[in-house]
Amino acid sequence: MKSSIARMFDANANRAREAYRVLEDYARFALASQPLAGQIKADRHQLAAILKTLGLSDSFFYRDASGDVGIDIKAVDELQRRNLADVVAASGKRLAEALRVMEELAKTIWPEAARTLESMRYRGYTVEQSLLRAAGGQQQQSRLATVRLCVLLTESLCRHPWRKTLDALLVGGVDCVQLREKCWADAALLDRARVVVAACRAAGVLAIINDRTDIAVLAGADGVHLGQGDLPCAEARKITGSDFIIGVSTATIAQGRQAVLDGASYIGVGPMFPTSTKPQLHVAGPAYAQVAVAEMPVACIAIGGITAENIGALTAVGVTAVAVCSAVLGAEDPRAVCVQIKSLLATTSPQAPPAITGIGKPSNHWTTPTG
Ligand code: TZP
Ligand code: MG
Repeated sequence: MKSSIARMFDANANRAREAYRVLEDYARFALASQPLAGQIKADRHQLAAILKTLGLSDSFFYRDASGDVGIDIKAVDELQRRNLADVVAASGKRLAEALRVMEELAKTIWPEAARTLESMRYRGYTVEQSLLRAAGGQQQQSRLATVRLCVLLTESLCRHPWRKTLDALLVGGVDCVQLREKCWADAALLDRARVVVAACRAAGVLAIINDRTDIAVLAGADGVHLGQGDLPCAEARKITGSDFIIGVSTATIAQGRQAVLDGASYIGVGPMFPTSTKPQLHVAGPAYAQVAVAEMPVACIAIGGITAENIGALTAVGVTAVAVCSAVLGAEDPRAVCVQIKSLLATTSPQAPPAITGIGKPSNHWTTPTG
């Protein structure tokens, strides 16, 4: 075999091995995902087997680092990684490139090996997608872990001017504001969303837009909240990307499970009590919240008819996060109601840290890989 081919094989086998190791360690130590770590390890070993079959296990004899003219050529973004998701993305890209180079080289020696390398490259794309999805999920989970009180902001339900009400919520310690204006024209909704997002950002509070994924993205919100009849979560993800909160309304455990499989960052659980904001809905009740909180690997936010007076029935079954609309917006003193509800929630212990959907340790309902 020509030494130039052996040298190229050696360089790219090293690249692929390094990339596999980064991805494997991320799956193993950051996600604690046995299935993903196992898959990556198997491919790493398959690469070693291919090199052996090609007689290239010893290709390092052809290595000549000091004579490598590329060693000092650096790209500007090589040192730029904002977070672990960036590291995973860069390693995924490096893996695909290295496998593709080896695939092309193998065609000149043994086309069968080229086919195997090609299938490894495709498996790598899927693994990278699973890791990035999980990385995005982890970031969202940590942002949602501290949310206790979410207030749905609808101007027509505000007793006071809406802007004063928003300020009262922010001063009152709300953790998340969901802008919910059902029948507004797009341009007006986008304007309002931008104002709400800016105010929330300044206060370090999450801003979510109800129904409208497009407006949520354009306004730079943290997330979107979708009902059962809105865009399916998996479709919305195509617009938002992985680094975006998507909440889904659920009224039954089946809907809750489906939302999680579809990639929801949190689920709305309700209605807990009869509510004039959505009078047509069948009341799911605290019994559903209890099951959801115990089972779901994502944050569960109880909603529907919740007040400072009835919240005890929810905290008693393990609820730690609630979304409230009329009880806060219609109050004489919205700030005081926020403070009161927050203090009632503060006495409940937080949920155990959620596992990552479908790729973490198998538990009763979450064993399907999200691939
Ligand atoms: N989804 C289920 S119940 C509900 C929504 C949007 C209404 C919550 O509003 P309120 O006024 O707190 O009952
Ligand atoms: Mg909706």
